[in-house]
Amino acid sequence: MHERFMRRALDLATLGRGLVSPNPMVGCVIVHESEGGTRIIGEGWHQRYGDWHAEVNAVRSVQPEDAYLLPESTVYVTLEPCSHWGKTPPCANLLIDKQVKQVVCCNDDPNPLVSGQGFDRLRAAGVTVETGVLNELGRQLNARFFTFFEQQRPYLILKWAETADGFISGPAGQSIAISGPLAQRLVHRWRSEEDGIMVGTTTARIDNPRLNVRHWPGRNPTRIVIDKLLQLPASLHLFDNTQPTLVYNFQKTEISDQITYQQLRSEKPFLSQLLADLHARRIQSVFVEGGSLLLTSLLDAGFWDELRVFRSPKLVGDGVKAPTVRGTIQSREQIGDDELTIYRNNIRQ
Ligand code: AOF
Ligand code: ZN
Repeated sequence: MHERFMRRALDLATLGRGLVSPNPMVGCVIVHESEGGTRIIGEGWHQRYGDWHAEVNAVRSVQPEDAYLLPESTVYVTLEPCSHWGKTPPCANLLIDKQVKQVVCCNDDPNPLVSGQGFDRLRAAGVTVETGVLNELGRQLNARFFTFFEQQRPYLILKWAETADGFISGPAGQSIAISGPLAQRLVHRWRSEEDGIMVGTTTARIDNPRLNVRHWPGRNPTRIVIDKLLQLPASLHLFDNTQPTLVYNFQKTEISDQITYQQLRSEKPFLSQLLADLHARRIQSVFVEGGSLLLTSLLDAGFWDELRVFRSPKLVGDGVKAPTVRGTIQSREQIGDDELTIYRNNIRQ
């Protein structure tokens, strides 16, 4: 019974996809059980960043003639009700005011503003609390949010396209078209889904990418580039001031229009500092588009959550070798002429 209603709450949560970030997607179902039968009397979800939380929308959806049933009802909510005064008052207080009987949750809230305090408050007020129902599904749904708080770094998606003989660029690093037009469209969609998009120095110089969203409707992510000695030419598309751009380097911290130069210390591990800085800037997810040095460094350090690899039927014969894939296969499908495989990092799961 619990799982059935939690599935419905998770479904409702997904309606907030793309609209609530950096908040989690949250859904809520209010169920009244009696000898006469079981009935959903309210439903809601977090619809937009800064707006009401799922519980508020669910309570408000209860018809006036059903309001008297709330004290005998169970609230299914995919995340621990919040205990803090944020953009809205605490949801735990609302549920206590409405005197609901029981609260069943999918996940505990990792946000230190809440983390356990929502449950404590409910229990102290005499509400029965149960958590962990369909826990894994909820963690997958909000993987970016959980990774951000638990690992203190953004969720990292690494992407590359390789030839059938295992290369990601031609001889001497020369840039070549590997995946087809359908794959390219999908990559633009993926770009629109993350807070940040990152490349290393060589890719920035040789490919001169724009790293914006052109072949799909959606918002542009913040561009992130590594340029330790600030040697990349100002003429690159990355520096055209059309989009917020972060440049990690050893030389200076400075803001110039849309470009933010952030100095890191040369004596400390570079990637750890970079990820900590992105965390401080509240960037919850980063899509990494190359090149091979950056991808391999992230993989070797364990700083990755998903790999998305296109394999094209083309052959190039010689060039820069693709990184070695790892993790477990989550899915495999054909995108035009290319085969797309998505791998997950199973170390922490
Ligand atoms: C809930 N129900 O539907 C959501 C919750 O900035 P605020 O005030 O909207 O608070 C955001 C935090 O509240 C977010 O980081 C997470 O901890 C929690 N989100 N909590 O009870 C909801 N979206
Ligand atoms: Zn809340």
